[in-house]
Amino acid sequence: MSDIDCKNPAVVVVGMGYIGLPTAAMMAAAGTQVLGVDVNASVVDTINQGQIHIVEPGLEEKVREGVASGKLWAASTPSPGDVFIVAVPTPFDAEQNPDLTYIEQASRAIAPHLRSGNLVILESTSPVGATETMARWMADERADLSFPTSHGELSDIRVAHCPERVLPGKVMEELVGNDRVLGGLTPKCGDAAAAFYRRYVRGECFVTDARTAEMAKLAENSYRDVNIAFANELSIICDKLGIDVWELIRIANRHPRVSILQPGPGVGGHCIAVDPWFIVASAPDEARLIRTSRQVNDAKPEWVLDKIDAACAHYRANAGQDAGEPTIACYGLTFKPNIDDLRESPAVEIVRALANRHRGRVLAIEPHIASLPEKLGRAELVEEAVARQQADIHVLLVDHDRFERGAPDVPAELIVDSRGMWKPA
Ligand code: SAJ
Repeated sequence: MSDIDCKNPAVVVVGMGYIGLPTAAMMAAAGTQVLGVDVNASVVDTINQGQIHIVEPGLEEKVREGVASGKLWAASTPSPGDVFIVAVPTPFDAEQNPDLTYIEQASRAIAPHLRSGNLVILESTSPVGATETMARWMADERADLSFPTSHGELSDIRVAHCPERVLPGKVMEELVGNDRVLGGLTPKCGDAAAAFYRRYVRGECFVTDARTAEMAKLAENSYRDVNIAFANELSIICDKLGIDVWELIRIANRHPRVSILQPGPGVGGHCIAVDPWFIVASAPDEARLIRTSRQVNDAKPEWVLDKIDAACAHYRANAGQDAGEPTIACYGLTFKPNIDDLRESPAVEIVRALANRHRGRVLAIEPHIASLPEKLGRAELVEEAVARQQADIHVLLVDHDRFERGAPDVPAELIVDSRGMWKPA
């Protein structure tokens, strides 16, 4: 890698997380000079060694090849380039309002390096209006350049929102295969972004305005949240009525216009459990269904804990006086199957609550991690075979492919299967 390359990346990606790093690696694989920027020095070092700090199928190979070929490198600050992509987190605060601090920091960090003709793209999932706000933050820093917020189509800098839509676990495939939505602050901004993404993407590129693109992303994730809430509510109703919800859904889905999703222990991850709140924050009086769905999904872990309490009560009633407190095994900690990501995971929330309040042993089985996060306190990370042998109560929280399919050999009252994996097909 030469010094000249390092000073003149064609693309600068700010934020080397679950979206930014795969995007940078994909673009480098297509032959583009890409600088990846991250405030975390250890992430920068890891990437520059051709390694990765997250788990995503196919990513490590692309990063290794990109770094070895000199097309991809990382640094803690941006350099001048042609296109800047912002892919930083957009969490919410304690009142469930979007927190744009990372976008603000990224835009102010990019601003000193901007040159006339540059395109800046916001990929982070954002509340409606965030792209415009981002342009204003950059304009604050660069009075010598014009931005679309003040100069429309005549601006020196083009700014667009291109929400990421990739599914964790399939990111490398979906980055290239999925359709993209390009929302320009002006039509020319949208066209410039579309021309840029068409170099990399096999899916179609749809140009719209920035606010529609912002809302499209939020609507997609809220649509899924509402549908999962329906499945979760059904599971609670069916449990009360003594109906097997998994069989019910299988049968109902044979209707040509019905496609019910799967119930689970709650909705996790950094997207679906977060993004609907951005709509609620923008239209609190109108977003009634969206808010209720969030509440239904957020309440599901507590319902699972109630089921575990009932299993404990059954155990105590039947195990005899000297038996002591039951050992509870929880299968799966990640926010969905076959990944290593624990962020916003309902399974983690459930195990944490058990570790705090259950007096017996709490075993956690999670083949995708090497050690338990500190917040899980006295829970013990064990192999599945150990849990099956030692636990009195078995709680299925994540249906990983690596788990055995058959239910543990204990009475049904001692099993809490939140995913329907241990039910006969
Ligand atoms: N879940 C269920 N039942 C289901 C489907 C999912 O309980 O039938 C749960 C999962 O277990 C998980 C949560 O929902 O806890 C979210 O998982 P997911 O696979 O639905 O979605 P994510 O968060 O991995 O990715 C979503 C995707 N959005 C949509 O499918 C509309 C992805 O395309 C987005 O790019 C991503 O959010 C994002 O980054 O916004």
